[in-house]
Amino acid sequence: MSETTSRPRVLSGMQPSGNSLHLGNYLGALVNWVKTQHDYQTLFFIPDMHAITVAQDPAQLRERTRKTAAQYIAGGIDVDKSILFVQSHVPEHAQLAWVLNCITGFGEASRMTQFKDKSAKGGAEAASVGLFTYPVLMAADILLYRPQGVPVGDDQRQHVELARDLAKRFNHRFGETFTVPEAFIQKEGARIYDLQNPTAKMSKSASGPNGLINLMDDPKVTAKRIKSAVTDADTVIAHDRENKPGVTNLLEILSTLTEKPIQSLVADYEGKMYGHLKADVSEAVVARIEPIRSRTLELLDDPGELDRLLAQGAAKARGIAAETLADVYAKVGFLPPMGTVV
Ligand code: ATP
Ligand code: LTN
Repeated sequence: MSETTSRPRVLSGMQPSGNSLHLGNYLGALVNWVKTQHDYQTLFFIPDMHAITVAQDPAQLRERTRKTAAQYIAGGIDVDKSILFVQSHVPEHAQLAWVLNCITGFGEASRMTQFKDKSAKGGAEAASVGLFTYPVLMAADILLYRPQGVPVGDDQRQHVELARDLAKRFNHRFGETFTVPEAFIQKEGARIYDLQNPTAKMSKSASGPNGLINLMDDPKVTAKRIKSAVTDADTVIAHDRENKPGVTNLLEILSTLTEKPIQSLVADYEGKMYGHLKADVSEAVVARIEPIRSRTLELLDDPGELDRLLAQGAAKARGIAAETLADVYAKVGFLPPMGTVV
């Protein structure tokens, strides 16, 4: 076994639902993924099949899939260390999802809070069956690769829990097949809030663009948004989530980027104005994201090369996925097609 394959495995993905990742996606997810590359065998993918659980414009989806992949790489995912791929390039995800659908209870799927939230937004009648079985496809994404860990935000904990239940259920019914994965939940400190509404998390689906810091925005736009970030009528720079959510968010962003403890930042800013803090946050943010933006643009300039890297990743992923799926198909009793060596 090679050195990399003997390491424990982790897998994660982020939907290609926008033209740019925001600072929350970057600091809350991508930075952690990049770190796991040292100690784990890592798989990162773009769940385009999950994206179509709500209506998508086809040309835009294709573009966003490439853009997301480019931002993963520019943000530090190393295609020589990690397997980077697009979900729809590995048909085993859909194939395993079907089998898992057949061992998932209707009531069990109905209890998934993300489905309840998302379907409530557009009316339950309008929600697709794909949206309903979204967590089962996610379980397939995970279980195919038998990872020990799945680094995700707290909102995905229930989905990883379902993947664990399905793994145990399958193993119990058909014999030991899947690894039961752990959710690696990111710390609360890694949560970034909306600049305009600092009690809500920064999110692509936020009410307006001014609360967002996007990796792909022009640095001038980013600087302007930070300058206009909502603070409070007070003038003291203190870490107090309850009473000073805006200032607290800015301090947390700065602390994460500079790796300086919050308390030492607070001491540095004693007697200074919000404008000083904002200028420093702006400088630190732009210094960090600008190289990611230019590298992403470079990668997007050569879509052929990007597609080649993704094809390479998909081939590696299939090497693992096909083995698991063959095991599953044999266990559930599917007749192998003639000529298949079992
Ligand atoms: P949407 O608005 O469509 O729900 P989103 O911007 O909230 O999207 P997701 O696609 O749900 O982002 O999440 C991708 C990853 O980024 C997840 O691991 C999630 O935990 C992380 N993430 C998203 N928003 C933040 C945030 N504000 N702070 C920290 N991490 C975040
Ligand atoms: N639902 C996740 C994206 C996702 C995922 C996965 C994450 C799809 N399949 C498998 C981890 C493992 C999200 O919206 N962040």
